[in-house]
Amino acid sequence: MSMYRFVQALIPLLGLLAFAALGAPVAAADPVTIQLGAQNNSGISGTATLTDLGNNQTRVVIAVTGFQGGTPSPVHIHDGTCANLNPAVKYPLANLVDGKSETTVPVALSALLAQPHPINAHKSAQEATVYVACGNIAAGGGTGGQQPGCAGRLRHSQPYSGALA
Ligand SMILES: [Cu+2]
Repeated sequence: MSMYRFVQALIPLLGLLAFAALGAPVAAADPVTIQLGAQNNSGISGTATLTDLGNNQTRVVIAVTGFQGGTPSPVHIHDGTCANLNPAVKYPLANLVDGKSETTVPVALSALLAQPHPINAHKSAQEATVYVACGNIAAGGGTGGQQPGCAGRLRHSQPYSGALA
């Protein structure tokens, strides 16, 4: 093998080593997109996409349609499921404004996937007990929406921080 060929053969290997040395993010889970379905005949539905950023950070991007008017709406990650939701807020998310919300939460996506965690949206800060959309965080799309257990007007055990800006 000529020196030229040898070096040529070496280049991809060096590239691989450099990539490994620089460090790809450590075993981040693939992004997960789930469906958010309407609750209480809200007509509000859409998706939430969760992307692991590494270092126990997950980006949550929500896009739903069907809101009437521009009222900012509280939205959170809870424990439980849409059908049987623990009303305590696990991770608050940025209020939905015109159906959009983007938040980075301090937890790995793998941890959100390891146990049932629903994302639920509320009608408004004033009518937070009315749930308008929900989806269960799960690999492969999740499930959500109109389920018998969702129709109640459960109370949150902690008040909203009033972040309506
Ligand atoms: Cu909530």
